Amino acid sequence: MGSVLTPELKRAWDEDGWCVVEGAIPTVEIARTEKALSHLFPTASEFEAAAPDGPASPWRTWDAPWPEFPFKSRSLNALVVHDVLIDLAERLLGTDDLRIYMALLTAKYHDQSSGFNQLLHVDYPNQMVVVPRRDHRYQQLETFIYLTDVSTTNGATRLVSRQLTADVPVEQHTLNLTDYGHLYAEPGEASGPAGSVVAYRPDVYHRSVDETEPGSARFMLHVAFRPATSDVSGYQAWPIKGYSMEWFDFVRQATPRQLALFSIPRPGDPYWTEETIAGVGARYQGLDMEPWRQAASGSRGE
Ligand SMILES: O=C(O)CCC(=O)C(=O)O
Repeated sequence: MGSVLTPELKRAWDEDGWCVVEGAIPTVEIARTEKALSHLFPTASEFEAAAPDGPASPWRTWDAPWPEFPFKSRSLNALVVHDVLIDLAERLLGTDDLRIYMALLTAKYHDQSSGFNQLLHVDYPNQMVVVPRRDHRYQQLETFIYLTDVSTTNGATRLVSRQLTADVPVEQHTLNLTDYGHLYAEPGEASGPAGSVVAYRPDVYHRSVDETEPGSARFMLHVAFRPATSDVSGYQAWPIKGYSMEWFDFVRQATPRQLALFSIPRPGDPYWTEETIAGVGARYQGLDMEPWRQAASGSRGE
């Protein structure tokens, strides 16, 4: 993991509050999601060809009902809990006890307006019940995993170093052009090939830009992490997914490390008793309960 988070990227995260880990996830794993994406979204050419009120119409706005994890596609689910991503989150947040509080997919097309997201903003109004801290405590990590190549003309998010916004009052979650025009002038740009991961802190101002390249589309996964000990942030809830086949399919093939991100206690946690191990095994038939069983028998000294 040390190899994807270079000292320069760690410095950018610490000082600017954001960085792009280029090519963090192998392209072969990104390519496996192509078919699933074609079931979830119109392709760029289908979008261009569709009538304004046709089947592509839900995606004409950035405020569309975006598909949420867990997905039908195991290839998409695998990216949400990819070891590279978890390692990155552990390094940037300084703990291995993490939760995922958001995982969804978005699509951006030429001719789709970015709406209010074109204004520089931070995300806390709908992801936290308080405001972000600016020191290194109580951090959370927002990421974009690029499923397509992203460049200046096809929607690279613009982000401003937190060093330039230290004086902005924290309640100013959206920055108007009159008072903050200078911050729009030279924002950083999160370009990167498919497989890149953009990482940013909750106090980093950023904005969407419209795609100017005709016939282009940008697909990305948004995955956000918080330390297990801090629940001031949130967005999706996982128990509500409990009836869905997608959730069953995900849980049954996931590892304890991956499941802990969704609050399924790790092996050795006091939640686990003979009864709960048997019950969870019965609920998710096919999930290998051996790691939980072994940890429990170890703690009983068997
Ligand atoms: O679409 C983008 O480039 C940025 C999206 C954004 O602003 C957000 O997720 O908060």
